[in-house]
Amino acid sequence: MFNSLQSFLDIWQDEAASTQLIFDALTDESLNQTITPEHRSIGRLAWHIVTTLDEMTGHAGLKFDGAALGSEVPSTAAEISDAYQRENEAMVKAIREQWSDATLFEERDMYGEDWTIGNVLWVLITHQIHHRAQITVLMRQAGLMVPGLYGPSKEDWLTRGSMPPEV
Ligand code: NI
Repeated sequence: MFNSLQSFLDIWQDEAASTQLIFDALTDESLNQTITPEHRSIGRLAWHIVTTLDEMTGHAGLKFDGAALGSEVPSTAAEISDAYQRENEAMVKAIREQWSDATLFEERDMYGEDWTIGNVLWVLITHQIHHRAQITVLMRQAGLMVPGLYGPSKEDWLTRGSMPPEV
């Protein structure tokens, strides 16, 4: 858990950069990729990540202009990537202006439970990682290159002319 706003922002900066890297690797055609028709497509998962920035922090009282929850999934990857960049910048600015280290320990009613703001920010990170990982699996099904995030992806190894270690 975070005991300073800066400790969250340091981790978030890297996580947001990774998400941006994934969104920038998407193509318009790939947005329709699903495991089965009953599951969310890449486009819907990506847009869910974008709209959650406003939805989750908004529940906790943060105010900034974001993509409206439930708004239609854009038809191009560029729109999703641009929206994420815009909304993320607005959210980080609002967090710096409206919240402080002390705010992290304040509780808010979140989905019927009492969460500290520190926990809200933690879940914001884990929720994004969860859905971003779902997207990377779908990207391979769509024939896209998956960029390495926490280390080289298989594609990164192959591009360098070597094989990933067997682990
Ligand atoms: Ni979700």
